[in-house]
Amino acid sequence: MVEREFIFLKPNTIRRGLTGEVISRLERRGIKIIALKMIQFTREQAEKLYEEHKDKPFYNELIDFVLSGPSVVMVVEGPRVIEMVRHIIGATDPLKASPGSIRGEFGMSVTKNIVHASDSPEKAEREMKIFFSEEEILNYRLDVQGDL
Ligand code: RTP
Ligand code: MG
Repeated sequence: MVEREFIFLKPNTIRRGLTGEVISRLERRGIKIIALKMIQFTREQAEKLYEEHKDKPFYNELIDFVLSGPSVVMVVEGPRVIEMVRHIIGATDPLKASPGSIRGEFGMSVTKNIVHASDSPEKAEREMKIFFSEEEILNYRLDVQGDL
Protein backbone atom coordinates (compact mmCIF):
# COMPACT_ATOMS: atom_id res chain seq x y z
CA MET A 1 0.00 0.00 0.00
CA VAL A 2 1.71 3.18 -1.21
CA GLU A 3 1.23 6.11 1.16
CA ARG A 4 2.18 9.78 0.93
CA GLU A 5 3.47 11.71 3.90
CA PHE A 6 4.05 15.40 4.62
CA ILE A 7 7.33 16.28 6.35
CA PHE A 8 8.80 19.63 7.32
CA LEU A 9 12.20 20.59 8.67
CA LYS A 10 11.69 23.15 11.43
CA PRO A 11 13.42 26.58 11.34
CA ASN A 12 16.16 25.61 13.83
CA THR A 13 17.19 22.77 11.51
CA ILE A 14 17.75 25.21 8.65
CA ARG A 15 19.59 27.69 10.94
CA ARG A 16 21.85 24.95 12.32
CA GLY A 17 22.85 23.82 8.84
CA LEU A 18 21.26 20.40 9.24
CA THR A 19 18.98 20.56 6.19
CA GLY A 20 21.17 18.30 4.06
CA GLU A 21 21.88 15.91 6.93
CA VAL A 22 18.21 15.33 7.69
CA ILE A 23 17.18 14.94 4.04
CA SER A 24 20.17 12.68 3.48
CA ARG A 25 19.12 10.35 6.30
CA LEU A 26 15.73 9.94 4.70
CA GLU A 27 17.22 9.41 1.22
CA ARG A 28 19.76 6.86 2.46
CA ARG A 29 16.92 4.84 3.90
CA GLY A 30 15.45 4.70 0.38
CA ILE A 31 12.66 7.21 0.94
CA LYS A 32 11.34 8.77 -2.27
CA ILE A 33 10.89 12.56 -2.23
CA ILE A 34 8.08 13.73 -4.53
CA ALA A 35 7.94 17.43 -3.50
CA LEU A 36 10.43 19.75 -1.80
CA LYS A 37 10.82 23.52 -1.20
CA MET A 38 12.04 26.10 1.33
CA ILE A 39 9.41 28.57 2.52
CA GLN A 40 8.60 31.04 5.26
CA PHE A 41 5.31 29.84 6.81
CA THR A 42 2.52 32.39 7.02
CA ARG A 43 0.65 32.56 10.32
CA GLU A 44 -2.41 31.12 8.55
CA GLN A 45 -0.42 28.10 7.37
CA ALA A 46 1.11 27.51 10.82
CA GLU A 47 -2.28 27.77 12.56
CA LYS A 48 -3.90 25.45 10.05
CA LEU A 49 -1.12 22.88 10.38
CA TYR A 50 -1.33 22.82 14.15
CA GLU A 51 -5.09 23.36 14.60
CA GLU A 52 -5.45 20.10 16.56
CA HIS A 53 -3.15 21.59 19.23
CA LYS A 54 -4.79 25.01 19.56
CA ASP A 55 -5.94 24.48 23.14
CA LYS A 56 -2.66 22.97 24.35
CA PRO A 57 -0.35 24.94 26.67
CA PHE A 58 2.55 24.70 24.21
CA TYR A 59 0.55 26.03 21.22
CA ASN A 60 1.69 29.70 21.22
CA GLU A 61 5.33 28.76 21.69
CA LEU A 62 5.05 26.25 18.86
CA ILE A 63 3.47 28.75 16.45
CA ASP A 64 6.05 31.46 17.28
CA PHE A 65 8.82 28.96 16.75
CA VAL A 66 7.67 27.71 13.34
CA LEU A 67 7.30 31.35 12.22
CA SER A 68 10.83 32.25 13.42
CA GLY A 69 12.49 31.54 10.06
CA PRO A 70 12.24 29.48 6.89
CA SER A 71 11.24 25.81 6.93
CA VAL A 72 11.76 23.09 4.34
CA VAL A 73 8.52 21.33 3.38
CA MET A 74 8.48 17.96 1.65
CA VAL A 75 6.20 15.17 0.50
CA VAL A 76 7.50 11.60 0.42
CA GLU A 77 5.91 8.46 -0.96
CA GLY A 78 6.27 4.72 -0.48
CA PRO A 79 4.84 1.57 1.05
CA ARG A 80 4.27 2.12 4.80
CA VAL A 81 6.31 5.30 4.49
CA ILE A 82 4.53 6.99 7.43
CA GLU A 83 5.60 4.31 9.91
CA MET A 84 9.09 4.23 8.39
CA VAL A 85 9.67 7.99 8.56
CA ARG A 86 8.33 8.30 12.10
CA HIS A 87 10.67 5.49 13.13
CA ILE A 88 13.69 7.23 11.58
CA ILE A 89 12.68 10.55 13.17
CA GLY A 90 12.17 9.13 16.67
CA ALA A 91 9.93 10.10 19.59
CA THR A 92 8.50 13.64 19.87
CA ASP A 93 10.64 14.37 22.94
CA PRO A 94 14.32 14.18 21.92
CA LEU A 95 15.12 12.93 25.44
CA LYS A 96 13.02 9.85 24.74
CA ALA A 97 13.99 9.43 21.08
CA SER A 98 16.46 6.60 20.47
CA PRO A 99 20.05 7.85 20.01
CA GLY A 100 20.24 6.76 16.36
CA SER A 101 17.09 8.62 15.36
CA ILE A 102 17.08 12.15 13.88
CA ARG A 103 15.52 13.72 16.98
CA GLY A 104 17.65 11.52 19.26
CA GLU A 105 20.78 12.76 17.56
CA PHE A 106 20.03 16.45 16.90
CA GLY A 107 17.02 17.49 19.01
CA MET A 108 17.40 19.53 22.21
CA SER A 109 13.78 20.27 23.17
CA VAL A 110 10.25 19.09 22.43
CA THR A 111 9.38 22.29 20.57
CA LYS A 112 12.65 22.46 18.62
CA ASN A 113 12.59 18.80 17.75
CA ILE A 114 14.07 19.24 14.24
CA VAL A 115 11.33 17.82 12.06
CA HIS A 116 7.61 17.13 11.75
CA ALA A 117 6.05 14.19 9.96
CA SER A 118 2.33 13.53 9.65
CA ASP A 119 1.11 10.49 11.55
CA SER A 120 -1.71 9.13 9.34
CA PRO A 121 -2.60 9.08 5.61
CA GLU A 122 -5.58 11.37 6.27
CA LYS A 123 -3.48 13.94 8.12
CA ALA A 124 -0.76 13.68 5.47
CA GLU A 125 -3.23 14.66 2.72
CA ARG A 126 -4.63 17.51 4.81
CA GLU A 127 -1.18 18.84 5.73
CA MET A 128 0.43 18.63 2.27
CA LYS A 129 -2.48 20.64 0.81
CA ILE A 130 -1.67 23.53 3.15
CA PHE A 131 1.74 23.95 1.48
CA PHE A 132 1.64 22.36 -1.98
CA SER A 133 -0.54 22.54 -5.07
CA GLU A 134 -1.21 19.23 -6.86
CA GLU A 135 1.18 20.29 -9.69
CA GLU A 136 4.06 20.63 -7.24
CA ILE A 137 3.74 16.99 -6.13
CA LEU A 138 5.60 15.00 -8.77
CA ASN A 139 5.13 11.59 -10.25
CA TYR A 140 8.36 9.93 -11.40
CA ARG A 141 10.24 6.64 -11.33
CA LEU A 142 13.33 5.83 -9.28
CA ASP A 143 14.43 2.88 -11.44
CA VAL A 144 15.31 4.53 -14.74
CA GLN A 145 17.67 2.41 -16.90
CA GLY A 146 21.09 3.90 -17.68
CA ASP A 147 21.43 6.17 -14.62
CA LEU A 148 24.84 4.71 -13.67
P1 RTP B 1 5.10 15.94 14.93
O1 RTP B 1 3.61 16.07 14.75
O2 RTP B 1 5.83 17.25 14.93
O3 RTP B 1 5.75 14.88 14.08
O4 RTP B 1 5.33 15.41 16.37
P2 RTP B 1 4.48 14.40 17.10
O5 RTP B 1 3.35 13.87 16.31
O6 RTP B 1 5.51 13.46 17.61
O7 RTP B 1 3.95 15.36 18.25
P3 RTP B 1 2.55 16.07 18.43
O8 RTP B 1 2.00 15.54 19.67
O9 RTP B 1 1.75 16.01 17.17
O10 RTP B 1 2.97 17.57 18.66
C1 RTP B 1 3.26 18.44 17.60
C2 RTP B 1 4.44 19.28 17.96
O11 RTP B 1 4.13 20.06 19.11
C3 RTP B 1 5.28 20.23 19.90
N1 RTP B 1 5.01 19.81 21.27
N2 RTP B 1 5.43 20.47 22.31
N3 RTP B 1 6.03 21.28 24.96
C4 RTP B 1 5.31 20.18 24.75
O12 RTP B 1 4.88 19.51 25.65
C5 RTP B 1 5.03 19.79 23.37
N4 RTP B 1 4.34 18.71 23.00
C6 RTP B 1 4.34 18.73 21.64
C7 RTP B 1 6.40 19.40 19.31
O13 RTP B 1 7.26 20.28 18.61
C8 RTP B 1 5.69 18.47 18.35
O14 RTP B 1 6.51 18.14 17.27
MG1 MG C 1 1.83 15.06 15.33
